[in-house]
Amino acid sequence: MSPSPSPGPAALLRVARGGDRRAVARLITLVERGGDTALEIAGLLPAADDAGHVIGITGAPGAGKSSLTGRLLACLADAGRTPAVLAVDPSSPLTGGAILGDRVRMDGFAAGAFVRSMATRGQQGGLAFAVPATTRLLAHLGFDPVIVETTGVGQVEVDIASAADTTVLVTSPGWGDAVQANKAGLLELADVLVVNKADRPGARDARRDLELMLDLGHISGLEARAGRRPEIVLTVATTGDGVPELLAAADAHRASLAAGDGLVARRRRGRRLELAATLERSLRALVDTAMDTPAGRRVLADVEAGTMSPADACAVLLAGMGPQPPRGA
Ligand SMILES: Nc1nc2c(ncn2[C@@H]2O[C@H](COP(=O)(O)OP(=O)(O)OP(=O)(O)O)[C@@H](O)[C@H]2O)c(=O)[nH]1
Ligand SMILES: [Mg+2]
Repeated sequence: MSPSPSPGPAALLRVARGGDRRAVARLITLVERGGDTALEIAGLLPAADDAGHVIGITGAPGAGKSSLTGRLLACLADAGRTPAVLAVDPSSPLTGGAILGDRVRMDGFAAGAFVRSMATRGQQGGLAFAVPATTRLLAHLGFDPVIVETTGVGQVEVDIASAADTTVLVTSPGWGDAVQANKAGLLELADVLVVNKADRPGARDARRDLELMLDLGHISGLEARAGRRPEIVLTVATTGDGVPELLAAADAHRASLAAGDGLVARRRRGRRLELAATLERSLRALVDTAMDTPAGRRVLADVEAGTMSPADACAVLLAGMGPQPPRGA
């Protein structure tokens, strides 16, 4: 077969709407790659689409997020739903094998689901753009829910999880997880709290610790955010115990958001974060382009030699990028 010219984003989107999984995968790759094509794809999606349900699953490394996600997929398939999973993987050299590991663990249950890993390595802030654009794409294509798994370690990942409609925080028995999550501000963001590995000793204590922290949150006003007190669910991801309850809790949270103005507020916040990330990505590209000109290289050499201050260099470079507001304005 002779190679045909690769279809553009609009054509790919049409094919993807028809249910072609390879077109979906291709679109995500283009979004991940960034640049003008990624912006074009994001621009093809309706700006305000209040359908679907984006569930963020976050928590400490090893808490059982991928195992739980795999079990959730099985539950969702039983219910006749078609979910998608976006696993945002730290993929540091230490955990580089995690992508494959996660795929294998999830694919065991991935009946009909669309599962995709997105590596954080080399993304340099691009994740904050690529993840919301991808979840919007998947929800638009009718995947329900769209599950985003992130390790709640970096600020970007916390932002990503909190941009979901429903944020699920996974902990495991032991005081450490809950305390760390609280410190990272994750407890405040959680809509559903999970004590996974409930087959291990200390699960009831872990639940009590979480209840206590929520109580303290009420007293200190931390819980002033819109919405109800997060439900706490005990699960055993290795057997599937408690997973239907987890799904019910996430669905109930979505329903409670939709009943008030919570869903609108969440989606507004998500769009705000996406705008900031899109701007940041575009500005970064502008800066890279400006630095890669003869003038940019000259300015850089002057700064390195100490003959020009970074502030003056910045003004010169900005002036080269486009019209500047008049002085004193
Ligand atoms: N005993 C027990 N082990 C579990 C349970 N859930 C997960 N595990 C085990 O815990 C380990 C980590 O599980 P994962 O699902 O990979 O955890 P994760 O949170 O996705 O990990 P990262 O993606 O690396 O952050 C695996 O060996 C699982 O088999 C559980 O409920 N009980
Ligand atoms: Mg995982």
